[in-house]
Amino acid sequence: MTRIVTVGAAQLGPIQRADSRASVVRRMLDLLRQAHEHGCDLVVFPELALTTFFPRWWMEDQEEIDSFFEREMPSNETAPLFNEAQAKGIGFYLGFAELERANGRTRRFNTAILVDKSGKHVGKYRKIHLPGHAEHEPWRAFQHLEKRYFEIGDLGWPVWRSMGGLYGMCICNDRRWPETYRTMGLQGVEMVLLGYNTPRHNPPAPDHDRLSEFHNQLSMQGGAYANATWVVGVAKCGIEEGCEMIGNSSIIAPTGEVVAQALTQDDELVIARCDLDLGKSYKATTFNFERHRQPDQYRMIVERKGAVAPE
Ligand code: CDT
Repeated sequence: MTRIVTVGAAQLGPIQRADSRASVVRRMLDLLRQAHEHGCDLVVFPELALTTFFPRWWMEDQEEIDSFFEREMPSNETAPLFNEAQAKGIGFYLGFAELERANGRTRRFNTAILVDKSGKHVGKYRKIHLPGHAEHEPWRAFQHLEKRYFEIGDLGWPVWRSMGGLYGMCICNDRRWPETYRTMGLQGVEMVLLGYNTPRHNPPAPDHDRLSEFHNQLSMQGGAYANATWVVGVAKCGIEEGCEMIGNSSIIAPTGEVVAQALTQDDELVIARCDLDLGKSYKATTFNFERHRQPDQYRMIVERKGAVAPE
C-alpha cells in the first residue's frame, strides 16, 4: 500500500502592516478551500504568516513590538482557520510570533505548529537559527532584527508520528543549515515542513542578491536528498512595505528533485502527491545512516562553534 500525502504549499503574497489578521486569515481560508477542492491532506503556510515581516523595523516600544505576537493559538482571529481545517479534515503547519507567559516570565519565539486532520496539536517548533542582528543598524536599507525580538528556540527539532508519516518542522534560515535536516534525518523524518520570509536584498552582502532563489533551492534540495526526505518550503513573498521577498515555494522529493514550484509572488497554492515511501530506497542504500555514518569522526561538529583555521 502506498502512503500518499497530498500536500498544499500555501504561499502568501505580501502582508502590509495595515492588513488585519482577520484579512490575512480570510486569504488563508481561500487557500484552504482550494486545497480541499484538490484533495489535500496537509497545507503548509509560511513563517510569521499572520503579519507583515516586522523584524525589518527597529522598534523600541514593547507594546508596539508585542502587537505582532500571538498570546494564544488559536485566538479569536485565527479560530476560523483551525475550525475550517478541522471541518475539511486537513492538517496544517502555521508560523507565527509566539508570546509565552509562564512561571513569571515573558518569552518570545518565532514559532511553527503542526495541527493534524482532526484538529489535534501535534507539535511545536521554535526557530533556532535566528538571522540578522540585535542592535539598530541604520546604514541598512531595512533591518533584520530577529536576534532582538526572539529568543533562540528551546525545543530542538523533534519528529512526530502523525497523519501516516514522520514529520518535522523548521523555519526559514534553519533551511540553510545541514544540521537542521540531519537532526531530523536521524529520527527518520519523511517530510520536513518549513515556512520562510526571505528578503531578496541582503544588506551586508548585496553580491548575494542575484543568487537568492538559487540558494533557497540549493539548501532545500540538498537537505531533502542527503536525508531522503520530502521538504515543503513555503514563502511569504512579494513586495511587503517596499521590501521584496522571494517566492519559489517548492515541494521537493527525497530524490532531491523539485516536484512542484510556485510561479507567482502572490497567494498561490502549489500541490503535489507525495509518496512517503519514496525515501525508503535511499535510506536503505546510499544514506543508510546506521551502516555508513561515522559519528566519531564528526565530533568537531558539536564541539566547535566557529571555524578555526589551522596555524
Ligand atoms: N526569515 C529569515 O530567516 N530570513 C533569512 C534572511 C537571511 S539573510 C541571508 C533567510 O535565511 O532567508
